[in-house]
Amino acid sequence: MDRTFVMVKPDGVQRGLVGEIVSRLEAKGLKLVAARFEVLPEKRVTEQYKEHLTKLFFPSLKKFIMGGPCFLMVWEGRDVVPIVRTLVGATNPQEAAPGTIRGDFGIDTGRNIIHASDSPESAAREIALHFRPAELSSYTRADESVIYEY
Ligand code: D4T
Repeated sequence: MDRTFVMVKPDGVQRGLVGEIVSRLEAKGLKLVAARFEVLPEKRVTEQYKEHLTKLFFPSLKKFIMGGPCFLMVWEGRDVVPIVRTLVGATNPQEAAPGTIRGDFGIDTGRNIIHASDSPESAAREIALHFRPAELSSYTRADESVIYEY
């Protein structure tokens, strides 16, 4: 099974969207295998967003992400990386389709509620950045046999 890293950003936490987001991913049939609530330290924010270090928006992004607690999660499922990206929607919530998390709850790119890994390689890197292997649980969801055809 594949895994992906998902993070409710401080705006999503402050707006009380953690439960809604967890519910949507659970209802899809994905499996929550790790979670932590914390204010991210600067080092991990810089590492998380290292491809954006030179961008003009990076300083405000860093300040925003470190401005309050985030809810960090690892989700598991077949093809979970593209599935979660689809549920999350476009980076700019104004362009995100209705029914997606950003499409339903967001307006501004700088306040787009949630992060999800954009490739299996990013997922592996981000999971290892934020979680120790011992924090990842392995278990079978009781309804797995009716979620997957094979
Ligand atoms: P994340 O990484 O948060 O899941 O977002 P995306 O994968 O959908 O989008 P991204 O990497 O291009 O952007 C990372 C992060 O930076 C913020 N951002 C982005 C911003 O504040 N202003 C901007 O102009 C852009 C492009 C939002 C998401």
